[in-house]
Amino acid sequence: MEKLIITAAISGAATIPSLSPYLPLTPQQIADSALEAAKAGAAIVHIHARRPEDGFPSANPEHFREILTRIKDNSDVVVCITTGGSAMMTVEERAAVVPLFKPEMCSFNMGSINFALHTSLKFLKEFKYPWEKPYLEMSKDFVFKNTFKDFEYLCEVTKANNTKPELEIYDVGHLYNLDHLVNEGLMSPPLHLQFVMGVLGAIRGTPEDLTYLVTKATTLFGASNFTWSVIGVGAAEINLSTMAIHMGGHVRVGLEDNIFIKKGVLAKSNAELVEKVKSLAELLHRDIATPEEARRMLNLKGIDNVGF
Ligand code: KMH
Ligand code: ZN
Repeated sequence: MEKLIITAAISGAATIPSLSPYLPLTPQQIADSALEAAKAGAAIVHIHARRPEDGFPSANPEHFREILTRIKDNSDVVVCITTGGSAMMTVEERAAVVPLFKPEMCSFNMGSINFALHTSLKFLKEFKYPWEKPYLEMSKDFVFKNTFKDFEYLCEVTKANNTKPELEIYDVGHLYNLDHLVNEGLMSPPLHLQFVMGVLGAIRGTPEDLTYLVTKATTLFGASNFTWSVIGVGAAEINLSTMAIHMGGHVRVGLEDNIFIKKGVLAKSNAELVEKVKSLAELLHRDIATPEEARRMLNLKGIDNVGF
């Protein structure tokens, strides 16, 4: 079996600061947390930026620049920048980081979904920042828009910058969207699929759903034309990670998608979540890929070709 690529998603846009005091918010905290995760065994770090003053999801290139340069000055970890951004941003705003920083990888969301976060409201009595409560409330009526027009735009931008997409698949129909892009010649294998399971509005994190996604992707693209990884959002994180390690897939963990290290106990860092996956991999006799090995496995352009 190939070595296991662990991706650490450091801060995201869906987790709000009041949910965990351990969520990194400032560019320095985000970069340092990414560096710790890399030290713990993550080959890839998935990066969003936030406003340093209040943790609101940010599209400001200067916030990204600070994070990216700090990471690159201290590590050879692969950096994957989000183009998912947050609810408030247009696709052009979300994708601007790609031509600007020419990363080795960027996220590429493969379909529109309801992306509901309002269920977190019942766990929270107090909020650290005024934007958090309305942000969760409005998600009840929010569609995360990723249309075919958006795909075409992102295909152009990723191709022009030789940036490999982390193809975020939230549901089975997203595989068919991707198949259409491949058939139209807009996207070419080898593909790297990231199954995102457990968002309220999309597929759940059950074993049969993961098995089905892998089977369907194999039918559509052929086993040698794609690699895959899984994100279990929330409680599904460790269970789905275990399945992926066993099935030959790869794993993404991190405070972006799950704040708990075990039931009812907050993870103190992204590194702690990476360590947990590493110990599962050891138990299941699967070696961990270094950033250089991940670059070879995913055909990435290399750290010398990024724009930061
Ligand atoms: N946090 C994931 C559920 C992106 O950055 O483009 C989705 C995500 C999207 O990672
Ligand atoms: Zn993300």
